[in-house]
Amino acid sequence: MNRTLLIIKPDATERDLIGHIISRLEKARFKIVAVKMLHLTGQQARAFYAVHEGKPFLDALVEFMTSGPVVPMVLEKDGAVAALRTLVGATDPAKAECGTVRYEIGVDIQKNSVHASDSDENAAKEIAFFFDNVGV
Ligand code: 3AN
Repeated sequence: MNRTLLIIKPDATERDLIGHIISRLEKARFKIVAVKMLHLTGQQARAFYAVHEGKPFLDALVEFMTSGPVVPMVLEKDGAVAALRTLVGATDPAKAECGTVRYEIGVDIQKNSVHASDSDENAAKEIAFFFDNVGV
């Protein structure tokens, strides 16, 4: 079993889509091993997206990610990272494949409803960012 991190973003919590997203994850046989709800500070959001430092969209991204509550969760499944990226779909909902979460509920490239770790290495870092004592 492998683990990955998913975050339900503010555009989805605002539209009351937490249950819908969790239902999609459970139907795809992801096991939720940790979950919580919090409101990120600007400092936390900037630290989480440190890899995007210098990108033109970073300030807007931090503003968006601090605009409402988020729901990070640790998910478990065989090949969790790749399986979740497939279920979530492309960054831009307009380019996401039919049937993916972002195709279904994403608004635009920023308000794309969910974040999913893109590698085992980043999954480990992102899980540790949000959860103490939850390993990969
Ligand atoms: P993904 O979330 O699909 O891994 P990343 O890591 O490239 O995509 O981008 C992180 C977040 O930054 C995206 N989820 C999106 O909210 C935002 N983002 C990425 N590219 C752009 C862009 N060109 N314009 C605005 N926001 C962007």
